[in-house]
Amino acid sequence: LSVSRRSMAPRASAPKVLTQDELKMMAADKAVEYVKSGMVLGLGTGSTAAFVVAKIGQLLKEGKLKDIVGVPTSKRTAEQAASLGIPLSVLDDHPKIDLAIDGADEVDPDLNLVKGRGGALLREKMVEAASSEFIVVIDETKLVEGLGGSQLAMPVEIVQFCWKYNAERLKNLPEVAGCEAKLRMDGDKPYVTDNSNYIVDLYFKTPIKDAHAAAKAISSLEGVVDHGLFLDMATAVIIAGADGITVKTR
Ligand code: ABF
Repeated sequence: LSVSRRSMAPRASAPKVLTQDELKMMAADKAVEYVKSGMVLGLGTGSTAAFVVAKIGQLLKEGKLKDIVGVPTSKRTAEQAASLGIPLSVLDDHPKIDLAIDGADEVDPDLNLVKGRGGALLREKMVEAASSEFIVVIDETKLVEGLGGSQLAMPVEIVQFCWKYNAERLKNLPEVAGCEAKLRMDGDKPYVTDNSNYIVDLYFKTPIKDAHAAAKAISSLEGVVDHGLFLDMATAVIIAGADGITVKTR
């Protein structure tokens, strides 16, 4: 049996396919490059944001970052950050945030977002609106052509009082015509947010035609606390994909 030199050469190994978690971590690490000592930071919620918080904790421990104050967007994030020794505050004491970093559920080509599938939309929106810079960290599966396009939930936080009435009113808004509205559940009980409210998730068969009009209409309903449309808020989006990192800025 003759073996040619060519076939003896080591075979080029197949490119490693990164897992979604590895992509999220890559995006998180890139975002943390923008964090500087002395900053007041908005700390996001969700699995990608958790990588950001972990990295910040690590850099603080190593003495590579100093004098950071974190403003968490959920009880979950507050617990994680506290366990890593990140000093924490609230908007009452730190109303101006230098940089917020958080994940998202959908990102459209204009850097508008759907957020809140993790249930923390209200505190996320308050903290991120108070931030001079808001960096979104995602893996490429979150990119959509139009918001609502993933056909997954677009959350609306509502007061518990007469939630059925408000779920009906949401569904019937012409600006979100054709969507389904479902109360978010946690086992056999309604899911309750950190702010003691319920969430009604809206599901779209096709992307929302005019997200700004939808946001306005949803917000106009009495009993709606906030919604997962984060429009004109992100200053940059860091996308991790098979080809590496892409940074898009507004
Ligand atoms: C937060 O976490 C939410 O606004 C969003 O719902 C979710 C994204 O989660 P993950 O990073 O786990 O995909 O950013």
